[in-house]
Amino acid sequence: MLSRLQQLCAQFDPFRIDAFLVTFPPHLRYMSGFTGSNGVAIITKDGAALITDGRYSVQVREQVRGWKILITQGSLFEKIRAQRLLKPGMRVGFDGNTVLYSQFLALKKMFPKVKFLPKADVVEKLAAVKDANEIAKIRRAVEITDTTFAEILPLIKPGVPELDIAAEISYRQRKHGAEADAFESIVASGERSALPHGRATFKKIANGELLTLDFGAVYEGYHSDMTRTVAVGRIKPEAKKIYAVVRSAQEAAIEAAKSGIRGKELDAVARGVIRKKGYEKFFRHSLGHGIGLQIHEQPRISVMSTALLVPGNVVTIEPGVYIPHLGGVRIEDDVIIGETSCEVLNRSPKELLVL
Ligand SMILES: [Mn+2]
Repeated sequence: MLSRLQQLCAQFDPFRIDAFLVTFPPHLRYMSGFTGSNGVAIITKDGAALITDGRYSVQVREQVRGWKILITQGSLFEKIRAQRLLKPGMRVGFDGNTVLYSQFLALKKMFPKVKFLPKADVVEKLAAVKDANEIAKIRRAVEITDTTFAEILPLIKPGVPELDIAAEISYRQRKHGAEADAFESIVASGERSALPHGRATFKKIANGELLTLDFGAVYEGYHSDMTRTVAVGRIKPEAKKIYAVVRSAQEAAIEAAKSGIRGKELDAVARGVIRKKGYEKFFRHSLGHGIGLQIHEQPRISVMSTALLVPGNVVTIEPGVYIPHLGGVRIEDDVIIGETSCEVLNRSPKELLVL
């Protein structure tokens, strides 16, 4: 198995580049192990250098092995120039999605004889295939989320504000070993459940409502992401119906998720189930996304995505149906793509829970 640096350098010839520049913290972490918030890496076939500032002088040496480490109090790019890490005539690739335009202009000005070439998703495509160590961390993050879900169910009652539930999620995930929430938890009740990204508010949960909970944990940098929708008391027949539709779409997509399928083909499996029931126009987002050091990463599973799923991808499968003024349902699991099937990591139940 090639190291991450070797895998990156293996792309230099096809891309016709001599070096790759990394600034985005999750990509720096993936390539080097460095978890600081400020740094630049210059990777060449002859070696890799990481430049950061004085706040990280101790941490970077603990976290990064086999790289040239440079600390500066001034501009990171200035340090690259002072150390002559980039030579005239070099062609340097960078991630056009994360390097700022102002940084690009500064680089061009500081290194007039170097060519900087935007390349899309180079590090992310490597990071999309998880190794055993990464999968173990994601499993742990998912376990924390499942355990937390079971614990908060008894706390969901009419009169309890959504924000109370969000606070309990954060507290319990941390008590179970999470270093952070994966993102600001979505706790959306009643009509608000029709907002796919309804952050928790002071609204009190009421009887007869759907309640969507979408949250995740971070464990050693790796994210989990789960959604469940529950019923609080007796809900309308149409709410029950959309629950059944979303559940069957989610299960059909899980059945189809395996190596060799493209993102848009998998998206179409779930969307097709929802279309047959007449709810297609109420499913307005993509089916899923990769998870890892970022909460949203490659591969994407959307109507547009040509990404070919391969073993070791870890993705979410999360169809939803959202009907204004009635409410919404989303069910989301994290799965590992295998050769002939996928492994669902979440253990939380998927039948409609009536609280
Ligand atoms: Mn998600």
